[in-house]
Amino acid sequence: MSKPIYVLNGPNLNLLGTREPEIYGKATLDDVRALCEARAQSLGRSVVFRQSNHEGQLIDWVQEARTEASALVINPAGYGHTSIALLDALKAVDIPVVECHLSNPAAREAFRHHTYVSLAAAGLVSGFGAKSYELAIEAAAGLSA
Ligand code: CA2
Repeated sequence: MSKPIYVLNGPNLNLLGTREPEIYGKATLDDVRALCEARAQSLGRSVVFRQSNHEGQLIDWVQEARTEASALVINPAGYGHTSIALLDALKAVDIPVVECHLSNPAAREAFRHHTYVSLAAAGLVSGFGAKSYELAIEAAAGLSA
């Protein structure tokens, strides 16, 4: 049995489904969790799904994933654009990292065009709402055993 795919979510994603549905969709984070679990199960895999508003907590989970996960899907939210510390943690993992965004940051404000996380990611899925997560799980499963 493979180790789980860790799905980590950054700041403010706990508010998903409550505001800005035109950008982020109507699904709540619990809906996204259910989609990830179902997609992983269909691929014979499992997920550990977590969200934190705290940079250090996310870094602790990335470090945990080094030994406990087969692959890592991360929506770093705002920290993707700012956090060198998160990038450093991601660069220290040997498992595949897939970056995931609900919206398409490249089509939004200029400050969203760059993410540090991309420097440590095998690839990026963005712009498909909750479906981005399903595609990211698929990619992560395909890159890991
Ligand atoms: O599109 C994404 O998934 C983002 O990672 C979401 C981040 C944003 O800073 C990135 O540029 C792109 C924002 C997450 C905040 O999510 C909210 C959802 C609903 C209501 C309020 C915030």
